[in-house]
Amino acid sequence: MSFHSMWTELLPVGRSSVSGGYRRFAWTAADAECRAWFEEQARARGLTHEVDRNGNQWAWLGDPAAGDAVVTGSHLDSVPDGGAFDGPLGVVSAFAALDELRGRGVRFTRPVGIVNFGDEEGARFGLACVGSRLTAGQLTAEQAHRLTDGDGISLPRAMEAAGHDPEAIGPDPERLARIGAFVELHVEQGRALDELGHAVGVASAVWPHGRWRFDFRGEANHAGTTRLTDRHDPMLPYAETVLAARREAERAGAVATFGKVAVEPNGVNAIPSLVRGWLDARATDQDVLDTVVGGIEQAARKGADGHGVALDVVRESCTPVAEFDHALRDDLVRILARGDGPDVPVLGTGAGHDAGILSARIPTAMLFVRNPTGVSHSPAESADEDDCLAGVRALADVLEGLACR
Ligand code: HGY
Ligand code: MN
Ligand code: MN
Ligand code: MN
Repeated sequence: MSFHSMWTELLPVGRSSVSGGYRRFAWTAADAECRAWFEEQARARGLTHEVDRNGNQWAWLGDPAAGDAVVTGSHLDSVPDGGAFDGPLGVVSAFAALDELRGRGVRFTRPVGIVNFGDEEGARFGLACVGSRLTAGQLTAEQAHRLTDGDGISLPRAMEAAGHDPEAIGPDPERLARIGAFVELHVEQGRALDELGHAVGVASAVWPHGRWRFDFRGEANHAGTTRLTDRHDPMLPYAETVLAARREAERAGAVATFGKVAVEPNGVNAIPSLVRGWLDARATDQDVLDTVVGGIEQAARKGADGHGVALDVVRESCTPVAEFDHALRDDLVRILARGDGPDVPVLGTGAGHDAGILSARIPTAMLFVRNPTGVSHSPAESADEDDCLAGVRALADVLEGLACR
C-alpha cells in the first residue's frame, strides 16, 4: 500500500466536515479507528502487532526480544481541531519507509519496530506524551490513575472501556531496554525548512516547556444589579494575566499562551465565581522559562489581590530541555547529506514530542518535513506530498543506515 493510499485511508478519521480539523482524543471512537488502521497496516505487512501495558501500539519486523531494535513512529491522536500531519505523518511514513526498504532488498541486521504512542497531545486528560512518559518511567502508575478528563472520566476507566487492563498501566523498562535507537519523523511546526528551501531537516533539541493552571476564585453575583465597587470578579485578574503573559514572553524572547479557559458558572448575566486558565509557556533555556513563568505568576497575584480574588497556581507538567543524541543526530545528517547535499538543516523546536521524552533514556533523533504554512495544531497545518515522499526516502535511508547491511 503506497504512502498516498495509506494517507487517503487515514485522512477522514475524526475529521470535522465543518473546519476540516481533527478531533482524535485518546481512548475515543476516533482513536479506536486510528488504532484499527495501525493494526491493519501491521498485519498487511506480516509484522507482529502488539499493544503494550500502556496502550501504545507496536508493529515488529524481527523479534524485539533480540534487543537493540531500531524503532520509528509517532502518534495518531490530535489536539482539538488539529491538523492532519502532526503525528500521523510520522506513523504513515514509518510504514512507507519499511515498504521502501523491503523494495530495496536490504538485509535487516536488527529488529525494526513501528510505534503509535498513545495520547501524545494530552488533549483529553491534560498531560502530553502519556504513552511515552509511562514507557520511559517519567509517569508513575499512580500519577496516571489520577488523570481525568473534563467529564470526570479517569484515564484507567477510559482505557478499560477500550479493553485494557487498568492495573497493568505503569513504567515499561523491559520494553525500553530492547530499543537501541528511536527516530521520529514529524511535520515541522514552523517555517524554518520553508525559509531554508529544504524538504527535510534534523532536530537538535526540544526546548523546555510546561503547563500551569491559574485558578482565580471570586464571588458569583448578578451582572445587572451588583455595583462595580462591590464586585470580586475573577475575569479581571485573569484578563490582566493573559496580557502579562504576552509582555513577559516578549521581554524574554520566549512564548506563552493561555489557550484554554473554563468559567463557572459561565452565564452571560452572572459574574463568575471561578475563572480557570491554562498557561503553556516555552523557552530555549530553563532559566528563561522559570523567569517568564515567575513574572506571569507575580502579575497574576497582584491582579488577584487588587480585585479581592483568590488565586491558586498549579504546575501541571514541566518538560526539561531534550537534547537529542549527538552521535545519532550526526548519523542522520551524514546519511541525509548523501542524498540532499552538505547543508542539511539542524533545527531546535518548541514543540514537545514523544522523541523528546524518550531522549532522556535511549538514543533518539528526529526528522522534520517541510510545512509551507508553518502552522500546526490547526486545520491549516500543511505539507506537500512531494515533501512527504522526500521524508519517507530520508527515513528509509536512515533506517537502512541503522538497521541494515
Ligand atoms: O504540545 C506540544 O508541543 C506537542 O504537540 N504535544
Ligand atoms: Mn502536537
Ligand atoms: Mn506531534
Ligand atoms: Mn510528538
